[in-house]
Amino acid sequence: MPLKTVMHIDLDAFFVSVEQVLNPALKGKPVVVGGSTDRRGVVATASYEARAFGVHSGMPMATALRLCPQAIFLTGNYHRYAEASRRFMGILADFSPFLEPMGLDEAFLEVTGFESLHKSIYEMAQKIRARVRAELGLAASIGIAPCKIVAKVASDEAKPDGLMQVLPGGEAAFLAPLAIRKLPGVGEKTEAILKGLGIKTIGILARMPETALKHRFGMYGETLHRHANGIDHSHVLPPAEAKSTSRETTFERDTRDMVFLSGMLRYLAEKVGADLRRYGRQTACVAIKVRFADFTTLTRQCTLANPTDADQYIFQTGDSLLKKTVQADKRAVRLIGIGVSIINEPGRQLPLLNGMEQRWEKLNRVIDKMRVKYGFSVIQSGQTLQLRKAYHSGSSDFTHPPLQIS
Ligand code: DCP
Ligand code: CA
Repeated sequence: MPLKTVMHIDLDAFFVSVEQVLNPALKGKPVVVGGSTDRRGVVATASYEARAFGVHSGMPMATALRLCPQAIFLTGNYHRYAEASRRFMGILADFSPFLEPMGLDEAFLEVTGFESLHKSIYEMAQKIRARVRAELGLAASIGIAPCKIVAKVASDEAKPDGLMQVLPGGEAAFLAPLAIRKLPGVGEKTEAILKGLGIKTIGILARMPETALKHRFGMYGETLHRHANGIDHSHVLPPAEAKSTSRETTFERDTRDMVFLSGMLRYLAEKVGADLRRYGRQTACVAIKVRFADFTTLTRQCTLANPTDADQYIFQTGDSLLKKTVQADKRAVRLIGIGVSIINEPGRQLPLLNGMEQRWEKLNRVIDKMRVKYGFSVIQSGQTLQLRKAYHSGSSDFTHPPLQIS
């Protein structure tokens, strides 16, 4: 098996760290992000200062309050975390195209052979950490190893704000002294069974005969044995090709204001168009979704004469569907959404573009570049600008989670 190099990058205390960037007064303090403390909320994450009091993810907020009453309790801001995540993944993608995101704040990066570009993989990891720190104000811990499982454990061991490299041949020795719970995939149940067998460290697990583990855990026993020995042949896999992409939003108040609805649709269409261009793909089918105040939901779709990735064409198609749907009805609107199917073949048919479409294409490419640099809301059309009035909070992201990409 040829030698591989894999990085696992994981942001420290993610939700809390984003809150600390938004409000620096929270730095260095016990901070907990999660549900409400009086009802049945649970802790999403805790700052390392709060962790010192025993507070951890998944714990009831009420327990956290008892363990660390002086902590600052926040309910969180999913939009900000999604935005930070998007920018984090963007930085990683600048370093290697072989990127496998694992949730919002962690990813594997395959970096085999990249040392020639950065002196060493260690240097490369330092550059990634420096960029994440400079551009997002967040601490990223990184593990480097010859396989995914060991890279993941190494990034955990490197925390907080650290970097750890396990060299080829050193995998088993690195894992050996660690508690079995540190092995990814070993949860509470497996841990209890292994402890019952007298297995406390990964080293002891690694020396167990494979047949014994297979007898106890079936196929999973084989995987456990391999992983405990620092062997993992799985590849860093980019996410599966998307078949469609969509955005939708629910309004704070139901409305029939057509100017407002079109403005929102324009904003959502721009997000969808940006997805297509980021994937280097086009669409030939636009669909809209309208949910009325009584929760009745309608979808309408339209096939395009020519494939496109232009916001303007997507919006115009969606907007005429929207107008027909809303005007044919008397009810107020609670939610609207727009989605496009994705043609999964790269390349465009330039000769088919008319003059207008060519101008859109150029314009959109410039807009995308500026948005990558300065954020999505740096450029707004007349239609989306008027959304700011309705969203007095001054927020520039008007969608609600989940931002669905399917
Ligand atoms: N999260 C959550 N509920 C959980 C666990 C995590 O909502 N039970 C969220 C909040 C975390 C984010 O996911 O900030 C990332 O989870 P991690 O397990 O990576 O934990 P952190 O990033 O908070 O801390 P660290 O990676 O430093 O241990
Ligand atoms: Ca994390």
